[in-house]
Amino acid sequence: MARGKGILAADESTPTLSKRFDKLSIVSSTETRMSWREMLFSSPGLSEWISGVILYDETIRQTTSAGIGFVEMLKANGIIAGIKVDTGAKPLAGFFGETVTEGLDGLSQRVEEYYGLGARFAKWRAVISISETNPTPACIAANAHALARYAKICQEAGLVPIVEPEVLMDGEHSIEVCYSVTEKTLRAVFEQLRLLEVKLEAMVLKPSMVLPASDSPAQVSTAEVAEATVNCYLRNVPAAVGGIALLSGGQQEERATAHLAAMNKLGPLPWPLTFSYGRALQDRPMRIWSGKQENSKDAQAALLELARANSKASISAG
Ligand code: 5MM
Repeated sequence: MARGKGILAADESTPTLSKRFDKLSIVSSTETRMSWREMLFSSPGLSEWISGVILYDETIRQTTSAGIGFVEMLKANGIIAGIKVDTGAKPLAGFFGETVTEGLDGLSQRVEEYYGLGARFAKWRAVISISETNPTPACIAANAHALARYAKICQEAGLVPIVEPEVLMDGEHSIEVCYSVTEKTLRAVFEQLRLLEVKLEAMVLKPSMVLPASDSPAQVSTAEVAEATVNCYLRNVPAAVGGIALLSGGQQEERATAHLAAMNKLGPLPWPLTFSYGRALQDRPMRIWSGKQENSKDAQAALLELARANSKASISAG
């Protein structure tokens, strides 16, 4: 949450990263996934804009082509390593089309191991989708409870938990519907965080923005998204929370940056409001890289440009 810095979410599970590689005809293997991430993390000067990188289990155990572990390499570059500890969103029994994120079994042991491997923060993503009938109160409650259990376990092990309740942009719903679902979700999450006595100062919230769905006929301006999102957080996120690092959720990268800047212009806000983007930082570099070593410099330049723009957006003032 250092001023002007954000987080790079490079914690795609192997199936997700393979899907992204597939679209660009990049072969997905242990080696290509390692090369991709080595190229990103070794971008010269990245730590000027990025303070933390979220890793996936495979990456935290890998070494770079120079034989250095990724955590050590990031540390040498002034970046803190984090780790995704959930094991994915799985169908919620009895509730068609909804999921609950799993991974609590054995989590205490796993986080202890990750701490030993050098991770200093963690991430768990809950997924809430919107349709005519969803989300149900059951889905919100089950995910909120799991997020709070995870956060408490992390804090006990000395890791800062990133609590990520993502309301998906898929569908045709309006910004008003997104607002109402995001509000219900945040209320449930903070109720559970309080119940489990999670220290709010020692956690980071990673929420989705309040937006119309990607296929909604009622698209709105950047200012309207910023106002709805900031209002929703002001009403539902306690001021004690250490910081908010937004996800991009599949928005076009310029939109994600413009929204972040417009939100900060509505400040001063009670918490630092920055970014923890995955696709909005990596899509363009991945297209440029395309699995070819000779494109690395250009791909790194694209990452640095996006990171710098979002850093600027995280400190813009009205
Ligand atoms: C990087 O992608 C993460 C999801 O990976 P899996 O679905 O494979 O578990 C995801 O949690 C990501 O950290 C956030 O959604 C932020 O990424 P976007 O692309 O939404 O900014």
